[in-house]
Amino acid sequence: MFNNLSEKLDKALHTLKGHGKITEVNVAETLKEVRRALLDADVNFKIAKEFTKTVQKKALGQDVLTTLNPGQLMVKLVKDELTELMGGDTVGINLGGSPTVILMSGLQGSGKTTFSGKLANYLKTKKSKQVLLVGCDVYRPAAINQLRVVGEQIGVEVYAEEGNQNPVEISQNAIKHAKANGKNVVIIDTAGRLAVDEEMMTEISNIHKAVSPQETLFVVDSMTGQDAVNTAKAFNDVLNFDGVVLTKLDGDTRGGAALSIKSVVDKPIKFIGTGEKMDAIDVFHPSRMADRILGMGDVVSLVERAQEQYDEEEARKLQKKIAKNQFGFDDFLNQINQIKKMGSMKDLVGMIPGAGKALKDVDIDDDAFKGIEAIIHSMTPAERSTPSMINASRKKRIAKGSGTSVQEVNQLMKQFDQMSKMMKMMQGGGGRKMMQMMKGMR
Ligand SMILES: Nc1nc2c(ncn2[C@@H]2O[C@H](COP(=O)(O)OP(=O)(O)OP(=O)(O)O)[C@@H](O)[C@H]2O)c(=O)[nH]1
Ligand SMILES: [Mg+2]
Repeated sequence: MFNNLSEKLDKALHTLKGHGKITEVNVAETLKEVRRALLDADVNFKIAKEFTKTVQKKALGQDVLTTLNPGQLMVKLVKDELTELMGGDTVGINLGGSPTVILMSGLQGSGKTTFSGKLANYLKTKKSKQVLLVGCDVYRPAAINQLRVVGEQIGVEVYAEEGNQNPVEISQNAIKHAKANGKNVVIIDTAGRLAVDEEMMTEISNIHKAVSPQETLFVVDSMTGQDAVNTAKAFNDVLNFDGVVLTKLDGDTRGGAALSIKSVVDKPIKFIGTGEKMDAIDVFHPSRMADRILGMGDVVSLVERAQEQYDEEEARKLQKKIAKNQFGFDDFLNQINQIKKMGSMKDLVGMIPGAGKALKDVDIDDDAFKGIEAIIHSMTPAERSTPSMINASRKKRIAKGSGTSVQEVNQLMKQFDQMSKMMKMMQGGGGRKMMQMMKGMR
């Protein structure tokens, strides 16, 4: 996410390190680089200029501060300003109303249907809501099918009226249907439209008026940079929407949309989409995003993800096993599965402070565990529960069975050994201490 921008900002801020004092000259130099980094990320020229002006003012007013070195101070100022630029505080969605009506708007292919599914899944699993998805794209029959597939995947009912060409009527009927069937959230997916297409813009405006949504979300592809900002303006003029959803942040996006949209339409970014799968959705936190952009990681999100996957019962069982020295390869496999459930490896690694930079040339993908899994699957149940019985000839057999080498099997045995030792050490409050340590690293 925003690798290029991160790298350039990092370089820009490095210039100041080594200088004892913040002077007008070195601040100006650094900020010139910062501005260039923002422009390269496709941030609007005026916004980038304003940004550096504010940071400059703040930096020069603070040269009395001696507790921080200039580099750190600048990083902090830039971080604070990035946070402000992206909206400052986290703004959640309004779930009032019965039912809550959420209307999706945006350009063709921006990710509305995918995001409708992700949001439905999020509200169902994280907020225990009864959700109804509504297909209002009357132009493409395939669109309704796409939504039905999504609905089936996440176990959420989809309301559609094949043959009805009136999206206003469909959405009104859908809300009636929701009320009659105990649903408390209605998500209306609409057809993609161009802002220049007046007829289509009138149509969504009519749907908007007819259903008075609690939340109108503007879904935008973050890869489109400055264009995204212009489109946002056009949609906002017609719909006065409540929030923005930035999709495709998993791609090679430069970041301009994320950094400019709030200043232009003065509406908060509420969610981000980070992949095609139904769980690739995150609440947008400006300050955490600023941390990530500056390569400071996002430990808070990482810990949250870990906590979401945390199962007390399982943890207790595992603890007992560790205490009795019964931790085996099946448990190891379980742990890997838990990590996998937390998200894609690339995403997770990006949340570790400094890791983005350190690993920028390393290709991290979700196949990272495949070799390990193959090796463990080639072990017999007895070998998995009593790893000490795995001797040289067994290693040879396991390597052959898993299409790996004895070396790789050895490596895994070593990793397993280290992990078992670490887990034993972490017992009794050690884990909490480690979390605190990680938080302290921010
Ligand atoms: N990598 C990635 N792909 C995404 C994301 N969100 C959507 N996509 C993909 O983008 C394409 C378009 O997504 P849709 O959800 O169909 O977009 P839409 O806005 O409903 O499109 P129309 O209904 O034609 O206007 C699909 O191939 C999605 O899988 C995301 O966050 N990351
Ligand atoms: Mg669609």
